[in-house]
Amino acid sequence: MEIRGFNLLSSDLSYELPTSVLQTPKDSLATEDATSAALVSGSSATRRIAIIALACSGVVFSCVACTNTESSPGLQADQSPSPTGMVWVPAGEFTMGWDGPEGRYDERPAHRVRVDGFWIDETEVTNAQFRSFVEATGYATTAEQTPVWDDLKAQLPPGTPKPDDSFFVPGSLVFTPPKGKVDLRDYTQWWTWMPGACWRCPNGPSSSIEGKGDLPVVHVSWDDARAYATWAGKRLPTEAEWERAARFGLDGQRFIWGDELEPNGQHMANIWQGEFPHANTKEDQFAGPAPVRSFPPSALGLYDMAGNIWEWTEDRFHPDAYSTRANGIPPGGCCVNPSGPTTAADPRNPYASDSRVQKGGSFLCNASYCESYRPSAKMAAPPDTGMSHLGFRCVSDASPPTPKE
Ligand SMILES: [Ca+2]
Repeated sequence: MEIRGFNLLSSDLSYELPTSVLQTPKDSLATEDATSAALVSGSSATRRIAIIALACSGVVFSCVACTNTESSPGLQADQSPSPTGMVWVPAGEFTMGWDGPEGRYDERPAHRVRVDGFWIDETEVTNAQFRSFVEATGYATTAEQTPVWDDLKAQLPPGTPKPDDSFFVPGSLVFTPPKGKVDLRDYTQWWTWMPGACWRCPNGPSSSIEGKGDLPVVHVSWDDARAYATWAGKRLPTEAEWERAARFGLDGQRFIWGDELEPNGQHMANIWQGEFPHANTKEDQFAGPAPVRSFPPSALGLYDMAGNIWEWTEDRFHPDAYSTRANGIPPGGCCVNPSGPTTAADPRNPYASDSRVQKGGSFLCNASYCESYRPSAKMAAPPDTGMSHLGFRCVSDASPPTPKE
């Protein structure tokens, strides 16, 4: 299913979303419909759907009283075979979400969660790894396929006119910094729908990934990420698994390495320094995606769980997911292996029937804008969305490592 460009709401966008937004009156929707329709019918290279409201959905979780069964953090794979390039995350309980002042609506409230043990990729999936998948299967990503109007209009306000035929070419959304300051509420100022952009040509047809095999693959949709994971005998992590792995051993701290953004002046993640989105001072050496392992690993040995590129998870997005879940947790209990809402609802893409959570933030994240390199932060987009700061990593349910004697 191909939408591209119309679903431009997965930028590093800071938003605060009161529940009341989900009950926008019909007349407000009509205004936004007109805005969206005008944007879609226009010839602008960038298009977007306005942020508006959407209704609720069912949310099902398994929340029980928990006993303290935290596995030993010292558990490591010994001489027994372990999945190549993966790290074991022991079963355990942790605090998911964030109630601090930086926390956005969809990060609240913090609540206790327990997940079973699993393996997780040490790094984001790289261009070299994704190339192996494509060469073995002949797979064509969403961004390499021509958009289909019937798929597109299902995610747009009713009555939206069909764009000019010139729109219907393969492409993806590329970060294109403006020359100067812009209104930070208008992300179309720095996201451009670019024909020909895809994982092989991340900045458009004149770019390539030659010599960049160790950079994370980008412009992969959720569908693409899942296809790769299936081929690799893996799967995408749930949001709870992702956050458990990211936080591991550092519950209740703002970042995955502690509470301070740059301890001893050290850059711990590939994020944005300077004034977003026009002036990147590159104090961390990178203005775009960095080769994986360019920054220090987490205590668990994982790289780039903060920054570099956003990472798809399996979970559907719903802004009330945590509040609904927390309401179902008994006193002293926790939620076990939560897999997210059963139905998506994303105010950023109100007509899309599905929206999937992304975690970790990207090279575009900046303290003045979204701070999404915090482990509780999240974004979301419909599963057919590709962008130049969006990739993934996989998890595996392979047998756990044998404890050392
Ligand atoms: Ca990342």
